[in-house]
Amino acid sequence: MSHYKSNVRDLEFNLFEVYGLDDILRTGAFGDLDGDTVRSMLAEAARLAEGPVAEPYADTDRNPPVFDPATHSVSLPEPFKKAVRAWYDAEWWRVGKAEGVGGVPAPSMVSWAITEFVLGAQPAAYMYLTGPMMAHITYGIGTEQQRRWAQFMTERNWGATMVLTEPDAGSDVGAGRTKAIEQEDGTWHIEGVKRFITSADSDDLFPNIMHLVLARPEGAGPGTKGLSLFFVPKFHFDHETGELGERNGVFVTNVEHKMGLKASAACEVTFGGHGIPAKGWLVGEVHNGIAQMFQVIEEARMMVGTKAIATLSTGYLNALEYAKTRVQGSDLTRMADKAAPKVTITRHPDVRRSLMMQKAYAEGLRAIYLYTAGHQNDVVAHHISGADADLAARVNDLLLPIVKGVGSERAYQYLTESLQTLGGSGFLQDYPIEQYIRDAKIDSLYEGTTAIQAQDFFFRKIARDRGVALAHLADKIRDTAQSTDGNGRLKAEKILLATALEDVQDMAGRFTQHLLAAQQQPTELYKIGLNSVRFLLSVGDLLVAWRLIVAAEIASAALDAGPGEQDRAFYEGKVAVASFFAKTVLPHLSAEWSVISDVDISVMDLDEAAF
Ligand code: ST9
Ligand code: FAD
Repeated sequence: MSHYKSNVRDLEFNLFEVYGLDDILRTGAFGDLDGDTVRSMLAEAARLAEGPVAEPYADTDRNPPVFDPATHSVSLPEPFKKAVRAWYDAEWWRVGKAEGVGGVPAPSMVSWAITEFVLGAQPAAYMYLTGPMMAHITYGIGTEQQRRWAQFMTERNWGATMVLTEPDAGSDVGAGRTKAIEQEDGTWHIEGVKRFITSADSDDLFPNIMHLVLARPEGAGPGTKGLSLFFVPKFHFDHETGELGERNGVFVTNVEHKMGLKASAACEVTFGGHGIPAKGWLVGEVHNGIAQMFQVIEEARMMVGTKAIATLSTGYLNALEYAKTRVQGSDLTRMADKAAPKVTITRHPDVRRSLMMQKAYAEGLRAIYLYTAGHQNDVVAHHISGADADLAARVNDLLLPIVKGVGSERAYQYLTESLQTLGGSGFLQDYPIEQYIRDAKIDSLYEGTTAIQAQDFFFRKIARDRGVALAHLADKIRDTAQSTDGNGRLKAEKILLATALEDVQDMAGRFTQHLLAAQQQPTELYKIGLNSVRFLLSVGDLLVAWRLIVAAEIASAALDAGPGEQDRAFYEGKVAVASFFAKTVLPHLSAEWSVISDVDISVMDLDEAAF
């Protein structure tokens, strides 16, 4: 039986009932794609993910990739490669990509919904299959000739990597020392060692790999702004036909032994250290490396958050299934009666609390990543929040650290609740949850740690944006809190939502005061730094509650219409989880505001020896 449990019903609920996908598609903005086609795509992709794609999940964990230093190559287990090919052959990668690289038009919401399946079933498979995404981005930022290379990437199934990190340049990408030396023919020689590079070799999955590398041209300035972006192919190729030629001088020189996500090889890569130059081509023929790389990073951050959320969802559904059959103890109200009938653990209040929290974050965060994706297409954004193109881009930017930072932190936190639901059995490799936890831990680390997400969120996405995107969301949240839809139902929840919104706005206001005060007194910035993750998570909770309450309003209306039995349970669950989350989580935001409002920075003066 598959470890992976998809939630097609919830995806359909979000896409069609909450975000109105049928109406969006009727505008014709996405060709002749219609709602029925999307429904069958979701069903088909979920089946594939639960079946052949999920199958070697545990096997690849126990038999991870093997590195051969003599040939600089990585061997992947055959069952895993079969799973990767199964997803590739189904051609889901075409959904939403540029038509110039073989894509078909679709809202970003739909492509991310489909991607959720593979990210939950076999996340490493998706990492290996990011070539088409790189092609899509290259098609946008490359020269005319490089757009042709982007086509080779999809036509010929090339793999891709993103290459930033070095031993002394992790979060601080601008500390990178890898050099780029210009050649007379206009190409560049790249020299240096990068580490932790995902998919830098991939057995025989792809005939070629396109490495996208940040390096510093000789004489360029310090920091990220001195970095340029280069294409460095594993094999040279004919630039007109795509035919492969000689090996380029880029070699994998180590593969890390990791806590989880073992199927995904994280490699040390050496450029120009083996007697052959590592030839690179400047992307777009412009020195604008960090901005160009951020187009890739934004996709990758969305992917990492969605991966975490997908894993939490399958963790929750596994825990739920177990809880429904595990009989242990009797009902709390009959604890004194030793002869009382035994019950399934779903009868125990603490198990219900835990399951509700898992459900709230899994479903609330799913609604958030779909709302974010909804702001990646102008026509969709206009439909779901009334944002114009400029505002839509700002909202997407604002929400990316929420999807990535909050998604990864809450997924890891609540996957431990999924494990706990199984008791001691959860600790065993007979169940997938211990692997989910190991495989999901990376999500709060790569693509910018949570601390980096939190700083990005406040300094760039709020302060530099002058609060425009945040104000737009605050207006929408206020509308929900003040709406009387649902005949006065969810009244208490909406009052809690309004208070939580005030708490979060107070937090943002206080941070802004510190930022202004820092112009006179730089240590004021510590007040932000000490609380930026707290703030990020608080906004995350506010947004989860908001999306759950919106869903509950829609579910309440559907309940009034007298749905069938299965739908009734689904809608009742939506109302219950919104209410539970609002009542048990939102009051904590007032306490978080209290911590933030009166921050003590003396810890910054403490001698290291005192730690
Ligand atoms: C990694 C990979 O971890 C993880 C797994 C990936 C699996 C996929 C592998 C295959 C990939 C193949 C690729 C295919 C496609 C991918 C598809 C994926 C689905 N938004 O604040 P400043 C820019 S990879 C936009 O001064 P510092 C902007 O241009 C490693 N742009 O920063 C800005 O200039 P300006 C990931 C942004 O102090 C400029 O940067 N590593 C944003 O110089 C400078 O900004 C990390 O993520 C933004 N949010 O540098 C590093 N922020 O201001 C984490 C900055 O003029 N560290 N820019 O507009 C950071 O993010 C740091 O904050 C820093 C700081 C490096 C930006
Ligand atoms: P550090 O930057 O040393 O951070 C250590 C700690 O200090 C963290 O808790 C961090 O939050 C904190 N910290 C650091 N700076 C600050 C600050 N300014 N403010 C507050 N706190 C701070 N990179 C690629 O380029 N390509 C890849 O494909 C890729 N894949 C990866 C796969 C795996 C399995 C792993 C483990 C990493 C991968 N990475 C990749 C690298 C990844 O992006 C980095 O590990 C990550 O950016 C963090 O850098 P670091 O590990 O050097 O940690």
